[in-house]
Amino acid sequence: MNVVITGVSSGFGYEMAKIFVRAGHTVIGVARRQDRLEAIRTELGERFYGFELDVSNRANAETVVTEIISQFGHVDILVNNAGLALGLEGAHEANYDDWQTMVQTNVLGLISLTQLFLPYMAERNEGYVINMGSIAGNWPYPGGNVYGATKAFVKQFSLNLRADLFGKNIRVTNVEPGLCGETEFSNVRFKGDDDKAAALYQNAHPVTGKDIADIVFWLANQPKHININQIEIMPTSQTFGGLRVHYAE
Ligand code: NDP
Ligand code: 8X3
Repeated sequence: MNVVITGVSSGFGYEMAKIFVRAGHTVIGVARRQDRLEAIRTELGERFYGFELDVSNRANAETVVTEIISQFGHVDILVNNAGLALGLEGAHEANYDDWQTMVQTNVLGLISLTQLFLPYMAERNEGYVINMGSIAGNWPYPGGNVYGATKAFVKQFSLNLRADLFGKNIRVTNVEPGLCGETEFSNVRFKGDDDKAAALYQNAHPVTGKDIADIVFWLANQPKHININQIEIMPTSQTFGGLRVHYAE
């Protein structure tokens, strides 16, 4: 299979690249950090191909997707994994640039690559789009404001793709992980405050990037007549907090 993975340079994407390459598939990995793409090529060998791309740059995405199709002929799976959270402040204290970056990456970047690859899948009447959503798209939490909203968009977009692809052999899944350690997610969210990021996972026994990659690989290997619409994953240590009431003093 030819598998495109965005956000391949760390975390979930990197773990997915390892699993798919080691299973004999071709991985076309996309990310902004060229040095990481080169290091992964060195590590994983000739079945890994890196393409430097900021998914929010539409013009560059058009060029890269055209190049991928001309080089590989077709894409079996598109894993829209690139994404990020920036900040955990309340909406009344948040930074607008952070909000814009999350929307540009998690929403516009994801729909851009989907819109570019989907016609090729439709033409072959075969394909699979796996989107990286989040529990943050299902459950509100303080500080989740725009990040959670982008992931709610990803969930609904995934379901709407299913509706549009009626009668086609193209599958769509929204993967919705909860607290996951061993990735750069919280280091990015807390803007390099690595101690704060590490504290979040200490003694929590979080889900790992490899756990999520294993689930994506399992999805990819389901029989073609089965479509998993959504799959939500949390560590056992994480659960719901209930609704809050603020009582006046
Ligand atoms: P990481 O920060 O480790 O990985 C994020 C990846 O996205 C990196 O490879 C980064 O590469 C890439 N990326 C970010 N912005 C862009 C961009 N504009 N263009 C191209 N690539 C980009 O985090 P995770 O692996 O944890 O997260 C992966 C996905 O999973 C994200 O969508 C995240 O929202 C989601 N998620 C994470 C959870 C967690 O707890 N870790 C839980 C639920 C969902 P580079 O910087 O090189 O461009
Ligand atoms: C990442 C999971 O709970 O930090 O999407 O929003 S959470």
